[in-house]
Amino acid sequence: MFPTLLAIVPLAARPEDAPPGAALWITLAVIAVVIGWAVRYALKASDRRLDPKALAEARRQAEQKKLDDERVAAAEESRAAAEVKRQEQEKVAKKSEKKSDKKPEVATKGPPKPELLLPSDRPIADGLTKTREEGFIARLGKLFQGKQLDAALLDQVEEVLFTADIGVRTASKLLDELRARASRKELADVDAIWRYLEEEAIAILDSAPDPRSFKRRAEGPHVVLIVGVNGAGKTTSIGKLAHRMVARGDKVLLGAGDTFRAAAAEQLDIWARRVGADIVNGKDGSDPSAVLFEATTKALQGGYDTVILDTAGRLHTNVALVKELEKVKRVVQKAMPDAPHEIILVLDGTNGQNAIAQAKVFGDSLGVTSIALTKLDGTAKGGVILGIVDELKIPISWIGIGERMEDLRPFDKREFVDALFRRKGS
Ligand SMILES: Nc1nc2c(ncn2[C@@H]2O[C@H](COP(=O)(O)OP(=O)(O)O)[C@@H](O)[C@H]2O)c(=O)[nH]1
Ligand SMILES: [Mg+2]
Repeated sequence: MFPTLLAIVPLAARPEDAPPGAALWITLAVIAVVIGWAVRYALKASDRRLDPKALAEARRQAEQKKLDDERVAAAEESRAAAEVKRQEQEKVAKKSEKKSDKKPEVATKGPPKPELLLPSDRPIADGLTKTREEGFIARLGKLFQGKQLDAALLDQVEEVLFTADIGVRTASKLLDELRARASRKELADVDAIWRYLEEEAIAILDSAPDPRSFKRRAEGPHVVLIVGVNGAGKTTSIGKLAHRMVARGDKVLLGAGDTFRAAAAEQLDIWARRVGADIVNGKDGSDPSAVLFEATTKALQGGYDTVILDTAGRLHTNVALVKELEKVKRVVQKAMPDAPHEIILVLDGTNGQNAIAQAKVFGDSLGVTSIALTKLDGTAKGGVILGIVDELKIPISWIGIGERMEDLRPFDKREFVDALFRRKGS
């Protein structure tokens, strides 16, 4: 090709010197060169087309490019969406910042509390009528009528206090202080004794910590273990408590840990259905710890707010019962290390001083956090509350003042003392 071009250059510069017919030859040469190029190009192209490896590679590259393009587009799309979301969040945050600048109470307000379905119309004083009218307070009231404060009266007060259900320790403490005040002439009349006893009752109740019973936990279910001897009122109290917690909006799970009596699990099952709680029931005679372990595990996995675990109340001795309950506690802790968050000892108020003895047995070894005192409606021995708190410093969380669903009430110190010391006509 080159010699042809070299020949063309001088001829193109001086065409008059070209030999005759040169133009024709040159034209033919150029055409030949062009055709040569075209043929070579066509052959190369057909080579490429026919090579299957090259074809597959080309296809693979095209495919890859398409995928890459798609990926880039998707990434770009999600980045753009994230950016829009971030901007929106920023706007909302700025708005709420502005709002909380203006009205801080909006930020501190929690979710609305669900209404309690229970009609709490019955005053606690109604459930304490027997204690007030027949118990030691009533006897003191009668004693003081029309009497002067003298040594003889103090002896009579001593007799009433020592035979009351407040326990010997608490009675002697009250009496010692009364005598000391009398000798210092600090008690003007019998009304001063009355006022002193009322103040002292409040002070005794204040000496125990706040029971903080059934406080909600944001981190997970609140697990409550219920203990006490047979017939104290555990299962019925669990039913009543569950109803209260369902009414406040909790998702409630019950654990039927009294597996020694077939009727006990059935009784709890009826309560669960009645109040709208779920229940974990073991087979008759199965290990109570295993049932309550299962209940605690289910509570954790099922997003429950409150778990109430029932337990058996009778073994051959109370010591054996406490041992069994200690095992229950340990096994529950295997499912949830910080559980149980509360251990409530249920005591039968009609037992009087015997209730104090039971509280000692359970309280010492189990780490009871509070006491539910039941059946106060049927007894004059309500003063036992003072003895329990004074001797054991375990707070009272709930009191039972009847058999109706709403008759298990949160214990209010003031309300209790007011109800106890209210005198006829006052
Ligand atoms: N009058 C009255 N009876 C109650 C009260 N609490 C429980 N009871 C009754 O005491 C009995 C024994 O209760 P239960 O829950 O089965 O005791 P548990 O063996 O400790 O589970 C049942 O007949 C209850 O209705 C209460 O506050 N007042
Ligand atoms: Mg029971």
